[in-house]
Formats: sequence, structure tokens, C-alpha cells
Amino acid sequence: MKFINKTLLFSLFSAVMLSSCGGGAPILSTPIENIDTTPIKEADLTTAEKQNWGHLDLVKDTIPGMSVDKAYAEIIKGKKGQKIIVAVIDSGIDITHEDLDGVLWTNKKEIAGNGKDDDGNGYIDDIHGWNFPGTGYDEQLEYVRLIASGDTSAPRYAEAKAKYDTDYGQALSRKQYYDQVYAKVNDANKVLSAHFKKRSYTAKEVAAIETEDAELKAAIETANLMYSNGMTSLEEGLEQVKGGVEYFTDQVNFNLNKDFKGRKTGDNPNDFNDKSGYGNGNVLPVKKSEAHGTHVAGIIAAERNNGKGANGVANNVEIMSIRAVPNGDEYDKDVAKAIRYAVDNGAKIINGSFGKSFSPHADWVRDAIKYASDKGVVFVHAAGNDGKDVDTAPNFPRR
Ligand SMILES: [Ca+2]
Ligand SMILES: [Ca+2]
Ligand SMILES: [Ca+2]
Ligand SMILES: [Ca+2]
Repeated sequence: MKFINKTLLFSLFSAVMLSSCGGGAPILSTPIENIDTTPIKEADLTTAEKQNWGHLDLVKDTIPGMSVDKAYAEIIKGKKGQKIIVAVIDSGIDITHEDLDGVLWTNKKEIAGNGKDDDGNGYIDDIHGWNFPGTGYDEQLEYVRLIASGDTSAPRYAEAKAKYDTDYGQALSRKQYYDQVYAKVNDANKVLSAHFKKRSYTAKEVAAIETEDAELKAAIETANLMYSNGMTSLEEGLEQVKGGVEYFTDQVNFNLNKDFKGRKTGDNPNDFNDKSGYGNGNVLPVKKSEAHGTHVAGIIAAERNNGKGANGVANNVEIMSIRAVPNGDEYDKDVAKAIRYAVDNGAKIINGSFGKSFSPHADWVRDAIKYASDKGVVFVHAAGNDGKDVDTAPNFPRR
């Protein structure tokens, strides 16, 4: 799974709806012993700071970023670097993006679109990387594949079954819940638009309404909940809730659907050597919503100081795009082959912002990471954003 920041959204809306029922969790402050003594900016950030906070420095700018600007201005100033290739194993990358098109790795020994593997690396027409799942997009989670296999003797089968029995029901009820929230916000928006006789209206205008009409009062209450959670309009709220609706709909229909078959490459994912060179050379995301790899590539290498978009951290890298992470759990086979592809084609750093809690062929991935390490390639893997202690909770790849 890609590590996307949806957790925040869900907790936000859970809090919204709980508080509307009179409950709600208290907001906890950071314990004082966990706060260091360096002063943190108390003023609002400027637009430029908001866009660039991640590159700023806690001491110099009083903003807790990565000190990238300081590094360029002071630490590496005047030094000459060596260009290296960074492989991004992710959901594919929008290689047409104007802030990325100048920093892409290109396989110079491969002729595009001739249907031949010109450089003999095992992959036909791989110009900017490789797409292992090909046209595949939606996928099951790994433990759902395990249950679907029916192999009750497989390691962790009982654990997977128990997890499934809990998770499926929960996803179904959350989907229904988000459907309801969406309907509620949508109704409120319609009522208020009709009241104001216009589509857009402000929180101030809503606050000024005086009414005894029950429907309008309910709409105001819903609107106020959205405003108090940082939404500037109900349309913005609807967009956010829609993210939740889509997330849980995908869970029910695909990620947790035992009968779903997402694999499109015609190979056996449980046989490492079945069908070499599967997938295709189109590294673009399959769907527009598949933006995670583009986002990651931008953080690393978005063209710096070109007056467009963002500045990446690195100014002397080429991004190799390897698509291996679908809308669901990535296959160990794809990940292991992706790592090997990156190493064999010159990457020096591999970024893997994915992870999962079941991994039936973890040894293939481990072997690939070892292969990378033996060739001096660094593999960087996300710790995840589920708040899990990955020292103890299973999170793959792992040692
Ligand atoms: Ca460009
Ligand atoms: Ca090739
Ligand atoms: Ca070719
Ligand atoms: Ca830029």
C-alpha cells in the first residue's frame, strides 16, 4: 500500500460526527517534556513559507523543516556534486510534468517504441523505467490473497482469517457511514444554497441566519461542524468526505474483496521465474488519482529554482520511475524485481514509500535488498504512517 495521509482525514471526520452526537475525543497537548527549548514560530506562515517550510531550518527560520536551504547556502555551497540516479518504486510518475520532465532518467541504450529490447536488459522499450503491474490498478491486500488462496496450512492463515472477519465488517460499516456523512453535508449545502439563492456563501453569512425552520437549523449545524474543522465551505467539506467514501468503497470492492482478481500481467505472482519481462514500459500512473509516485519524485527532485512548482531536495539526480505499487498491496515479486531492475540499470538510491503487514515471499524482497546492498545501492523504506511500532508490528520489507 502507498503511504498516503488519509488517517488524518478519517480521524477528523470521525471527530466531527462524534461531536455532533454530543461525544468527541479531547484534544491532547504534547507533553511538556517532549518539547525542546528552541523557539518555534508563533506567527502565521507567509505563503512562501507555507510552500517551502520543509526546506527551512528550525534555528535559522524558526520553522522545523529539513534545513535544505541552509545546506545549499552554507554547507555544500561551491562544492561540485556527482549526478546519481534515484529509483522511485511507487505508483508510477507523471513524466510529462513540467517540474519533473528535466530530471528524468533515460535509458540511452534503448530505442523507444520499436518493440525490441535493444539493450538486452530483459525489458522491452524501457525508456524511463518499468511498470511491473502493467495495466493493473486495483488490488487486494496481501492477507486477503492469503485467505482467497484457501491454503489453510499457509503461515499466518488463522491470523489473516481473524483479521479479515473484523476488517471487512468495519470497512463496510465505515463505507455506509461516509455515505451518510456525504448525504448529510450535501443536503445541508443544498438547503443553504437555496436559502441564500446562490451557490457560494460564507461562514459569516451562515452565522447571521436567524431561523426557527428545523431543516435550515440542521443545515447550519452541519455547516458549523465543517467550519470548525477547518473547512472554508461545504463544497470543500464534500470533497474531503468524498475521499473517505472512495477509500472505503475501494476497500469493500477491491482491497478486501476475496473474489477480486486484480493481476493483469498473466504471470504467476507466486513463481519468481514465471514470465520474465512482464508489465510494460509505460511508467505513467494508470489513473490520475494515482499521484503518489509523482508526489514523491517531486519531493526528491522537482526542478529547482525554475520559477515553477516546488523545489526538490536534490539538484543533481535523475529519477528512474518503477511502477510496482497498485491501489492495494504490492506483490513481493514486483517489488523484488523492481529493486533488481533499479540496481542493474544504475540507480544508487532506491526509494520505497510502500509497505504491508503480510508478505508471503518476503525472502525474495530481502534477497533483492541484499543484492542492492552488495552493489553499494541504498534502499530507503518508509516506516509507514499508521502510528505502528514497526520494531514489533509486522511491516514489510523487514529483516
Ligand atoms: Ca521542466
Ligand atoms: Ca531494455
Ligand atoms: Ca526498444
Ligand atoms: Ca520547480
